[in-house]
Amino acid sequence: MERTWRWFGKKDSITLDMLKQIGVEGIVTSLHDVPNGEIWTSEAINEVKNHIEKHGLRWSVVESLPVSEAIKYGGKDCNTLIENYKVSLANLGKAGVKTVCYNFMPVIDWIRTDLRKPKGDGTYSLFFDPVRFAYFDCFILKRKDAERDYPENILRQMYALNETITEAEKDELVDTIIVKTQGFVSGNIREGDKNPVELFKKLLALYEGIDREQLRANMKHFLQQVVPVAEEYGVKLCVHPDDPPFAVLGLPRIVTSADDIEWFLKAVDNPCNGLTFCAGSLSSGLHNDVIELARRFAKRTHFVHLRSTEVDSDGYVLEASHLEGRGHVVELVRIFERENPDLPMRIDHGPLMLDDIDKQYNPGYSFLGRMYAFAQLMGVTAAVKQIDGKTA
Ligand code: DNO
Repeated sequence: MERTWRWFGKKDSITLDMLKQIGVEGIVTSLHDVPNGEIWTSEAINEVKNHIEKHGLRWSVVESLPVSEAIKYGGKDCNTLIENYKVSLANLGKAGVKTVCYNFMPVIDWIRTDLRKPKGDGTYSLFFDPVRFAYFDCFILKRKDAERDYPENILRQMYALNETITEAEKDELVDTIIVKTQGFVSGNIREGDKNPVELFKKLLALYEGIDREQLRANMKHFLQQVVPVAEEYGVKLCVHPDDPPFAVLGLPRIVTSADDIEWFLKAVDNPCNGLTFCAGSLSSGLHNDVIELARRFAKRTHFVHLRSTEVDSDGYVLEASHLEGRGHVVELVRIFERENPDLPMRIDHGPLMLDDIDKQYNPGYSFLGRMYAFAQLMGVTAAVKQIDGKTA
């Protein structure tokens, strides 16, 4: 697989020269300064592309070309925004940037409740705690009838938490769930926004009456419009699975399981309509068996995120070591190296460790932890290739 790395543009303190030193071949990035919904011009695309190439690397994957909320809920600007999306896709294709990742998660992208969960060895991991998440929903957002969405054991623990939680912990929960994890990926809410909870509630309100079937219909409409353009310009689109892979906050989520993947692949049955195989997101749902999913969907996978999780029966999710846990990353490398060897892959997230602990990085995207996992997976890939008789 092609060894890629998520880079956040010229402002990223992890420079392209550093990435070159550790054996990265391709860059995964976005035009982070272009507001959602606006056209990515050829000039802006080529500027980033040339900058990357000057450092002896290539722009392998766009993560993400964001899908505006109005496309997802079917607002009045939906078709204009889809037209803009098509122009951006065409401009990317013309520039030779041919793999484009996006997601179709309403309002909220990936969800974590804790960005510094101690792992007991001095390092920290990202964590999803269903009790704190329920607390955020029922006590902070105060969403109508929210309690109906949680099992009794979670509600019991949530009420116990309510007896002890401090104001500072509540603020941190809000900051983690809707600001720090979202600010750098979605553009819906940014660091420094006043009253993020009110902003967030307004976003949720846009989806009143949008159920799973309606969201599917809206995704199908989007794919029907954009996939022909992707095909014309040789661009491979690949949707990122929902993280975590289940409905949240009364919002439907539709890229969560084998059935969902099968559904969107058939909705527009074209090789340019594919999947980002995010092992971390998929493995965080106990209903998913990532090995089975990889075998089944390898040929329609256009981009791989290597990461793993540990999940318990209450739904607590810990980001595990890249070599352990439900992500079965070693086996995934074996499957993808055999089935689709040119795929770009990147390490997704990494433990917060060593000198990085007090530095400011986007959550999950520190340098040393990702480099550590990157080196582990380079070793795994070399071993898999040797066993298969290919040169490493
Ligand atoms: C978080 C990421 C996601 C991902 C988007 C892709 O670390 O995996 O934010 O980039 O969902 O559209």
